[in-house]
Amino acid sequence: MPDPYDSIPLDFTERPPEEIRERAQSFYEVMAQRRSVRDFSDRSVPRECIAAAIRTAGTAPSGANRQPWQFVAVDDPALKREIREAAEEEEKTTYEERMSDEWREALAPLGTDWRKPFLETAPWLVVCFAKPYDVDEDGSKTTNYYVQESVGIACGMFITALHQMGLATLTHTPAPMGFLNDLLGRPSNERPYILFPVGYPAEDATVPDIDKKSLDEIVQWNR
Ligand code: IYR
Repeated sequence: MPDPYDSIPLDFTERPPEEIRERAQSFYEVMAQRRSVRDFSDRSVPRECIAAAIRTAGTAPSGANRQPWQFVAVDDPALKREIREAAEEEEKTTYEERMSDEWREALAPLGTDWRKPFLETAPWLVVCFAKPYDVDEDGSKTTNYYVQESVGIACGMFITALHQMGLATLTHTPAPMGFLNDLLGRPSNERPYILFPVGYPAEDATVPDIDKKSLDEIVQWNR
């Protein structure tokens, strides 16, 4: 059995209730403005901004603190092109052959198709891999816990970090995503989870006129 961790005092910022209310409202307003962007500008974004968003994602809670994620950030144009070509090849088969009619109908209002120009236009592609198990130097495997939940939370925090710093992204999930292990040289215990193009929106970017459910539709208080 490993020794228990040392206990240290919690570093917590105590705020008066009125300040909590104001911060709650203003952060909601910031986040409500976030949109998934599919039309990117090719303007460059400093590596430090990507690093900061990944560092923020890395603060996420995770099962047994295993931090079962690996991020790969790509700005090499040749590699972005390879990723685009491989993603489009998979997506073309998915859209034309693998999707059920029901799925195709669900996507129709969004107007997405197999073409993914943003994979080359956006200055950065960030791929998050989920690790169902870790492999140590001698090749032995350690199971991770709540991997989907942990990595989902980390990706949510990544998106939040990008949005609040003033950058746009898209949660892109070309299916299947195994080609990302090959192109990025990642081992088989890492499963591609989400591919995020990151950058500035194109000047003429448009987004679908969709609504979010109201609070009443998504919450029940008590029984
Ligand atoms: N992965 C495909 C299809 C797709 C699926 C869902 I569900 C979306 O909300 C959007 C797209 C693609 O990226 O086009």
